[in-house]
Parts: sequence; C-alpha cells; structure tokens
Amino acid sequence: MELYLNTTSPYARVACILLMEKGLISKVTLKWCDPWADDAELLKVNPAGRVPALVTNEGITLSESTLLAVYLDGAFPKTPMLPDNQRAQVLHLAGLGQNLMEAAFNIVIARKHDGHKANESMLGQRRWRALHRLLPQLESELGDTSPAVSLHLGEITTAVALAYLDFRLPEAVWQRACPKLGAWHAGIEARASFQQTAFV
Ligand SMILES: N[C@@H](CCC(=O)N[C@@H](CS)C(=O)NCC(=O)O)C(=O)O
Repeated sequence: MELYLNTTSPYARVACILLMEKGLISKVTLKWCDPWADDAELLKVNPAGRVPALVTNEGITLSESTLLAVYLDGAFPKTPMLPDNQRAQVLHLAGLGQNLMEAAFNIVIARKHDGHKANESMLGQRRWRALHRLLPQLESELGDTSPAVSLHLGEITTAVALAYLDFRLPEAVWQRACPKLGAWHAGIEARASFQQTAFV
C-alpha cells in the first residue's frame, strides 16, 4: 500500500495512526507531499488534491480519512478501529472529533488566506462557536474515561483534533476549561503511534 501524507495534516495523521495501531505501517510506503502545491503524483491518486490518500495493494485509490478506516477494517480485520460491538458509539465520537478537526482546520486555512480578520467573519465566528460547544461536550463524554489498550477511530480522531488545536490554535487554551479532557488527551499522546506522528 501507499499513503500520501504531509506532516501538518490532522487528517493524514489520523490515517497514519490507524495504520500504526493496526500493525500495518510496515506494509505501507509513505509518500510525503505538499497537497497545497498541486503535487502531480498526489493529483493522480486523488484528483481533489487532498491528503490522506491511500493506494491499496490492488491499485485502488482511496481518499477521506474516515473511509480509509472503513476500508482498513474490512481488508485487515485484526485490531478493529470500528469494533462491531460499539459501532454507533465509536462513530458518534468520531463525528465529534471530525467536526472539531474541521472547525479548527477551517479557522486555520481562512486565516492563512485572509489573515486574522477571518476570525471576525460570520463563518469564522461560527467555527469558533462550534469549537466552544464541542470541547465541553467532549469533556463531559470523555473526561471520566481512560482509553482502552486498543484505541478506536473515535478516540484517535478526537485526540488528533485536540493536538491540532495545540499545534495551530494555542490561543484556544482549551485545557483550562476542560481539564479532564486534557488529562485524557495527555494519556493518549503518550502512546508510540502519537509520539511518532507528532506535528512538526
Ligand atoms: N475530509 C478529508 C479532509 C482532507 C483535507 O482537508 N486535507 C487537507 C490537509 S489537512 C488537504 O490536503 N488540503 C489541500 C486542499 O484542500 O487543497 C479527510 O477526512 O481526509
């Protein structure tokens, strides 16, 4: 398999962690690229020009981090990321995590192109409000839990979204309002798959 990725994409980091947690990373050739530079090889694999993109052993091209998780669990059932016995709950959490990631990512991209005035725009303010609703929700759902030995997609997506906030939007200082979520996140960040994929 081949995985197209870059070092700052939260979505690509989710894909990489999925492959590590499933014990598949050694079977994957990592294709580092810059999705913002219309990388020709990436465009052949994903015409949308976005990472992550995966090429299967059969040469089928896949995009969208959540769909990669669905594919990987089907093709390599060991260590499921969407375990059957908790599917709805895992998808629920993955949805919250994905929404947090998208709110943060859209704020960052809007700023990159329009500067800090993007924060004051109607869309910018909607994204910040979404962030401030999602964080306490996650605190109430995860704050009193500790991740199991085997992680699932919901935990991975949420933990990567929180790490992306620290990386790109440190002014969110979410740990102050959500200390239990901060402790939960610190526990996951200590895992090898998170340490080895830290944002740089
Ligand atoms: N919904 C997609 C989002 C992927 C995405 O937005 N990737 C960004 C990097 S973080 C990208 O490649 N952006 C380049 C572009 O939009 O042209 C997923 O879950 O994989």
